[in-house]
Amino acid sequence: MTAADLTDIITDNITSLPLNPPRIPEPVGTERRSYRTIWISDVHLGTKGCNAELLIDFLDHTDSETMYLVGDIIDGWRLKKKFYWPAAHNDIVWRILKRAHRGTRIVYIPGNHDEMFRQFTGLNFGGIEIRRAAFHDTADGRRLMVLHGDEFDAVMLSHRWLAFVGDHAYHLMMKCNIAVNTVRRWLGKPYWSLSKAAKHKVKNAVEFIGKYEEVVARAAGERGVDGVVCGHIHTAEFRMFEHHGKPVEYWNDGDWVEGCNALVEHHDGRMEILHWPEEMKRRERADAPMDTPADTPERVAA
Ligand SMILES: [Mn+2]
Repeated sequence: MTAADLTDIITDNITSLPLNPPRIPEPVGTERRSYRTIWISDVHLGTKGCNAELLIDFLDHTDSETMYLVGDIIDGWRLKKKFYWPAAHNDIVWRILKRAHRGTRIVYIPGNHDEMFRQFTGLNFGGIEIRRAAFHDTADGRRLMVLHGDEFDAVMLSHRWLAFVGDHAYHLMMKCNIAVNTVRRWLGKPYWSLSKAAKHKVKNAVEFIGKYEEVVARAAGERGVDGVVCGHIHTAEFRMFEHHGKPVEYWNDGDWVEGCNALVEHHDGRMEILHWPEEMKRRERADAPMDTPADTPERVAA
């Protein structure tokens, strides 16, 4: 069987896939922000840590010509241990397939948690291109390398112990994160990332992140591109590096377990990291009736 045969089989099955209609229906007529490109990664579908409702809200309020899924979209490691697939996770897959159907170019770069899809590298199915890495040309002519980023873990062997200790500590922290946010929801407070706050306090974590960003940017510099977009470490960030006197941009699109971030390219090539809980807060404030007795700046000024 050739790769082309396999593509046909998968494509046939995807189009006839009895994927349930979304439990949370796609809103009709909502205003969507239009971007040239959207990058998201580290969604970890199949785990309790995934903030599916926030991602659904993001998908329902944005649109783009191209969308990159930069790895760890589905968490195969966790699913193998324990099957967990709530309706909201189905809703996300449904929305992504729908986007492809509506004409968005979707490029899926599997990460380490969804490495089972790496065997399909080079194939397209359901309108989704599966690639090991990609090059993206921005509207203003910069060339960016796009990859998940776990390929640099080996380079950072000295930090392996952190990854090991990290896995247990990480899941414990994620459980606390869920508990904290359940309480916050009861109190009507917006989403807040416990681990994000903790990471900025732990010296080793800060050093690890800094080193990772440097290693990835150097690799991009060696490839002669203007920058790199990656995910993997669940820390959205933009940094400028230099490689032999030439600037190299480092962009990390964050994750949907802790920060709930996306990276977007505007139609003029300008790039921006979106922190979606904040965008939702801003939208709710804008939608609120004018007579809300709130301590808005105007009120305070008056
Ligand atoms: Mn990863």
